[in-house]
Amino acid sequence: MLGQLKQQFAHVKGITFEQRGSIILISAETEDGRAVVTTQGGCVLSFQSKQGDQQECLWVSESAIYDGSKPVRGGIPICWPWFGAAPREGLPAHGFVRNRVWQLLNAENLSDGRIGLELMVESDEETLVMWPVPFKLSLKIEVGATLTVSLTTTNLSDQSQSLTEAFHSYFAIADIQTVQVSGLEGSEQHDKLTSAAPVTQTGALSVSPPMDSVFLNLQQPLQLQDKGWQRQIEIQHQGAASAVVWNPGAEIIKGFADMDDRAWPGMLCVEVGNVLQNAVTIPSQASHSMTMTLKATSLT
Ligand code: TA6
Repeated sequence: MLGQLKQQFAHVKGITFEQRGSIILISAETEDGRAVVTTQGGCVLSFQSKQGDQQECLWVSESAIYDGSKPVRGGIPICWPWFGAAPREGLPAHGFVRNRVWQLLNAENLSDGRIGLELMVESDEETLVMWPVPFKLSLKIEVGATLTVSLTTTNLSDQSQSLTEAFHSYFAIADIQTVQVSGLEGSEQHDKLTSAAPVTQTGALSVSPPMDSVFLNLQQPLQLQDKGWQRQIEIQHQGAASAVVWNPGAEIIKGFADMDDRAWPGMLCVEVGNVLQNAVTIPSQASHSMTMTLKATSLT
C-alpha cells in the first residue's frame, strides 16, 4: 500500500508518505503551509501555516493509538453519518467512517501553489449493515497558508436520507483558562452535561471544564482566541449550521485510555457540522457539502 502510493503520486511536489504503526501518513508541504493526513479515518493530524504564528494548530494526544484499532485521538476526525451516541447498540459513537481506511483518489499541485488531496470512502457490505444507505463520501483537503477541508456526501439510495456530521477538530491551545471562542453569539446552546433548557449564547465563550455543548444555527465564522500563545484561529464554515465545544476537564479525561490525565488544559475541541435539529436531509441521488477553513493569525 505504502509503496503503491509513493509510486502513484511521485510526480506531486511536496507530498511524502510514511507508515506509523499500522497507519499511513500523508504529508503535504508547500511554501506556505504543511499538513499531515492519515488514510485511517481521513483524519488531518497536523496543520502549520508558515504565515501567522507558524505553530501547530491541531492537538494530538501523546497516548494516541496508531494501530488502526481505533481513531487516532486528535486532529480532525470525521463524525459521519451520525454525531454522538450510536443510533443502536453495538455501533460506534460518532459514526463509522473515522474507523475506516479511506482511499487516496488524488493528490495534485494546484495552480496557486497549494496542494490538493482527495480521499474517498463508499458504502460496502459492512457499512450497509450499520447504516442501510448506499453512499459515496469525498473529502477534499487544500493545504497552503490556510487549511480547507470539504466533505461531500452523495446519497446513492432511492430515498431522501437524513444524517448528522462534524469535523471534530482538536485544537492545541496554551491554556484552557485563557482562551475564548467568539462567533457563537446568537446560536442556541444545548449543554450535553446538564441537559439544561437551551439558551441563546451572548458574547464570547470562555470555557470552564468540563464543557460539552452543542450550538445550533450558527450565524458567522468562529474565532478561537488564544491569549497565551497570542494567536487566533479563524474557523470559517459553509454548509455547517452547528458547532460543538468540548473539553473533558480533570475528571472526565480519566475515562479516556488514549488521553493523558493532565492533557486537558492544552486542548480544546471546536467542531463544526450539522448536529441535532441541524441534521441535513439529502434527496435521492443528490449531494451535500460542508466545508471548513482554518486560518491562524498572530495577535501580536
Ligand atoms: O464532541 C464532544 C464529544 O461528543 C464528547 O461527548 C466526547 O465524549 C467526545 O466527543 C469524544 O468522543 P469519542 O467517541 O471520540 O471518545
